[in-house]
Amino acid sequence: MTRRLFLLFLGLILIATASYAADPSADEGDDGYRLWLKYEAVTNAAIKAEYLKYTTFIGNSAKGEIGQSAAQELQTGLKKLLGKNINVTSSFGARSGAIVFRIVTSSNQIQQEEGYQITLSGGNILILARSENGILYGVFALLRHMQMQRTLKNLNVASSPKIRYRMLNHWDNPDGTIERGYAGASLWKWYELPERVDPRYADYARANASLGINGTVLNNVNASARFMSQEYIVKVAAIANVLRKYGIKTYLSVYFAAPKTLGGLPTSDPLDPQVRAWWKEKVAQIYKEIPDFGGFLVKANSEGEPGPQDYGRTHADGANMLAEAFEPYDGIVIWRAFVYKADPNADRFKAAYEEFVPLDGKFDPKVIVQVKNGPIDFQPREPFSPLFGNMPKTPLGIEFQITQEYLGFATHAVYEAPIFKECLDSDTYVNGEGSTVAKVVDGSMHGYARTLMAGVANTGNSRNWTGHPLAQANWYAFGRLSWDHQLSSEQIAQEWVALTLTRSQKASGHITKMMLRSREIYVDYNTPLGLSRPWMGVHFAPEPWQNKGSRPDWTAVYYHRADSAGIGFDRTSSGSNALAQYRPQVQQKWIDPDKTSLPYLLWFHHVRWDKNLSTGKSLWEELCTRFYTGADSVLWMQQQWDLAKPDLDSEVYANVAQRLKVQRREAIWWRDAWVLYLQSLARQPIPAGFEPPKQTLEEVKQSVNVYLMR
Ligand code: BDP
Repeated sequence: MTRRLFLLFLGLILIATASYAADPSADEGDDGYRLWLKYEAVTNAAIKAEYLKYTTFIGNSAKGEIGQSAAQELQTGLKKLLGKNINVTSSFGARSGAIVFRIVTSSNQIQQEEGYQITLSGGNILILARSENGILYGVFALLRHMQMQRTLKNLNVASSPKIRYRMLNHWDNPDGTIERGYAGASLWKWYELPERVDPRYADYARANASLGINGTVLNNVNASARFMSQEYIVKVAAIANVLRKYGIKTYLSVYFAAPKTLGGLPTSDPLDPQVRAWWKEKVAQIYKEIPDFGGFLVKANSEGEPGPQDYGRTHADGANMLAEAFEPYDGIVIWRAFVYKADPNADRFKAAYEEFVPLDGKFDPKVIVQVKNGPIDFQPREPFSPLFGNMPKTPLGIEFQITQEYLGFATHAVYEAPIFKECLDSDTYVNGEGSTVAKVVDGSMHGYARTLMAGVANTGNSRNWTGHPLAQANWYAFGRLSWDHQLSSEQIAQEWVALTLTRSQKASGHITKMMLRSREIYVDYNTPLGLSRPWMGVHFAPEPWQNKGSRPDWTAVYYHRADSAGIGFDRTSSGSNALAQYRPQVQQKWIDPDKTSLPYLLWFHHVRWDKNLSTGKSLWEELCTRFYTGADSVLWMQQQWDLAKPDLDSEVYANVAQRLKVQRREAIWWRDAWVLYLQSLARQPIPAGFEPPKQTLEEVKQSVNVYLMR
């Protein structure tokens, strides 16, 4: 090697190592595990100086387990945010520069047991609350504030939850699989428990507590009786011991026929004295291991699950029997209203109302009836469930689905806060105008203290918890809304982006814009104008042609009712008359196809292909326009994501960018399947300006069939 070449070579090595050494941590990649609790170092110098005034120590007089967790979280958070070790002490005297936890017996500012107030006083930051749970939530709120680099000047925030039971429902099975889970296997390792307690359980609890979630149902609503055995109760107790430290109570889904299958009784009839005694003893056995056990969640007489109707009894009989077993304890019974029968002439839309409204006022006060947001099943868009406007004598909880069963699994980016908000803001008119679903659910409409919001979890053991990195935002949004349903979708998205992805305003602008439009885009290429698709199969691939199923309401054609004349489900008096289940003011909004807003049109009307819509297009043209612009808007989402790239971690950027490519491909798949299938009925040309699908209907069907093969 010549001297010149050698020097050049040496120079190259130096440059390479120098640029590496400049920032050894650069681009290590963010695997998403830390969620929104990253606590990345504060970069704004002025703000950092403000924060550093309060780091002499944490004064913690909340000595219980939850108070300890709060202190520990604050210590961890501040260390990472400010790079400083901060001591915890219980006797902080009259010093300043501390963050002080103080339990107060009464306060005008703190309306609820779990609420908190953060304020400045005597050179200290005070976190005030009526319970240790409130302190913990105050700590997470302060850390959120700091992560977002907000000033402490004039800091004075008070916040109380609007809902008492803020819960995740896990549809996790004892074998580690998750029903409708798209982010790996279950977090719960039943075969290792109770001896081995996975450290991840604590991180799960921290993430939930940071949002205010205070309950979790560990197992699938299609429940195994196993969870009622002593073997499994002690396993559950080991998880409960971890969750408790973060103010989270543990609940179980129960198999209604357990007295028979596990207990060996001849019946599970809820009015049978032996059955009642069995449940009482079972509940007592659970409380022995889990003294703060939350209660039961029950799916009964639904989709083949056993229930009280097997014995000629009602849902109320079943629920009240279980409530009786909880009488000596704090626990509750959450009874699901997701029911429908296999009647070829029935409208599944109407089923829950028909079974539950006659039982209004018949449930024990310890029972909360949990109602899915819509009457059918977690569709990309549904009108609100008519139960919310018709059961004033029963506390109704609401169930949302966070996991994306009908929203493209883990490859489509769909930000769900607008779905949740749309339902909560709907007016039921139960007590006249302004009787929103939110007011029914938060108890203010009918005066209930036992109030509940549940979300079907989207977590699994994927390193980043939710598979799609952007799906973390849905867990986040659910939790934040369960605490305060008045937060806006935009505010929640901005918060989540700042905590999780980037502090850059510019990048956040692109990402939040994309998140906020993502649901409408999905609806456009998937189920526009009020179509729905809860048919059987994998809930993933488009199959609008599917007309064979073990029951009529497990086919696609049952829902869209497309024929040569038009498309849509007539739910007015000339059809199933499901509309009559709503209050008259709601009926008025949807009764006339000319006045029904387009997003709900085909939910309530069978509309002719050539009918002119308010957009100036015929129904056929409007449908095509939606399918095409929806699929094309995924390109726009890709652009927004790319514009944010300079301010994103490279691993997260690539992960999402690749998933968006899948989404684009699948959006076209959905578009083509619908357009070609509907065209075979409507017999109309693809409107000018849109390129006809490159594939034939037969070819799309073939590609879908691949996904249905065993
Ligand atoms: C449907 C799901 C099914 C659930 C059911 C339920 O496809 O897996 O068991 O809801 O909520 O959406 O019970």
